[in-house]
Amino acid sequence: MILVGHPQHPCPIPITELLDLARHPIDRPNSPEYSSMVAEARKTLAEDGCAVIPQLLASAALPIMSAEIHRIRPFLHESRIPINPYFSEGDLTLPADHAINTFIERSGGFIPRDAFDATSAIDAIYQWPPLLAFIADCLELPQIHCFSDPLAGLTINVLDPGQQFAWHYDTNDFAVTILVDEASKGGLFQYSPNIRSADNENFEGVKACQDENLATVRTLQLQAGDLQIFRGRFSLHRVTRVDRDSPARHTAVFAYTERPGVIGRLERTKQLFGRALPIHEEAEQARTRTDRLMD
Ligand SMILES: O=C(O)CCC(=O)C(=O)O
Ligand SMILES: [Fe+2]
Repeated sequence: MILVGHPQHPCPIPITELLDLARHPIDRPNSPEYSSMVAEARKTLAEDGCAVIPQLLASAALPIMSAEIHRIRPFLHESRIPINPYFSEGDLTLPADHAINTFIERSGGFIPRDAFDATSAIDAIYQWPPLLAFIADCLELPQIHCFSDPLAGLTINVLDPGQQFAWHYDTNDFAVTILVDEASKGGLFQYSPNIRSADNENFEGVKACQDENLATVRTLQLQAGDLQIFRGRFSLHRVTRVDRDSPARHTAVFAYTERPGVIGRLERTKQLFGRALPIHEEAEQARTRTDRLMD
């Protein structure tokens, strides 16, 4: 199967000019090169929950995507709050220095999905069917779908000079990001692979990271143009402070779900974007009617 264009998407730039498909033939799933890419990604995902496809973006695409991000930056929603790794409240029944009671600055923001133009090159990559099929293959899932959420489906994660994303776990099973603008100093992605498991929170290990004892921590040497697939449910991770003299760090965050038609929860949406849309309110009401689950 050879898929060169992306005729369904209104982006005027063909996908072949945005991605380096000669080096990474994700459009040729029957080729031996594709099989070895998938095997390599599966191996590193199994080992430490992280896979990087280096320089998936074609070099000509980087300035196009960076310019696009700068155009939509007025839609940025920023915040600066202390968080614990669980995005939860503290627990007064536990010691003050417990991991749950250790709050570290999370500063930065998101540009939401509804800020992107219909012709966006970033959106064209996000929705490109062979990319979804490739990511599903790497994750050993039958298929994945674009997250239907009109704000959280596709976002730009922004860390301006002086900002950082403190240690945390993700709530989704996997995240797909492309680094578009890297910091000149700081802004490093660090993670402690599988520091917790479904039946062991390992609060001591988490606390060590919070105290800057980084024995279990790896620093990913990401470059602008790299695509990262990351399982952040069990691997504590952060982005270190972007130096005050550095340019802003921008990552495109591609959110996918295993089921089609999923949208985010009302409260979390308000937390992340400072607002929600009528569709979030309606979905919340429909949920309350059909079940009483917490999430
Ligand atoms: O910007 C990044 O590299 C990822 C940040 C992160 O961990 C997240 O958005 O959950
Ligand atoms: Fe994260």
